[in-house]
Amino acid sequence: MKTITILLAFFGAITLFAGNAETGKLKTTVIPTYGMHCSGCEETLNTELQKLDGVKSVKADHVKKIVTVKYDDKKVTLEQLKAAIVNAGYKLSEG
Ligand SMILES: [Cu+2]
Repeated sequence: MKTITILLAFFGAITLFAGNAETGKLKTTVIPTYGMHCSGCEETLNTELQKLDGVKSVKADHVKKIVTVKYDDKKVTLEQLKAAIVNAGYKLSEG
C-alpha cells in the first residue's frame, strides 16, 4: 500500500514536470492510456506512435497504464500523439 502511494506520487511528479522537461529540442511526456492488456498492445502503440515524424522513442506500459513518449515538439504535437493513441484503439481516460 505504501509502495503504491510512493509510485503514484512519483508518476504524478513526472507528469507535472513532463511538460517542461526539454532535452535539447526533445520533450518527454507521460500519457495515461487505457485499454492495454498485454505486451502485444504495448507493441501496437510503440509501432503506431513511432510512425509519427518527430517521435524519438516510445515506451508503452500496460501495467502502469501509461505511454512515455520522447518527441520533438517542433515536428509533432501532444495532440497528435494522443490522436494516434485513440486511432490505435486505446483510450486516454478510464471508462
Ligand atoms: Cu494486448
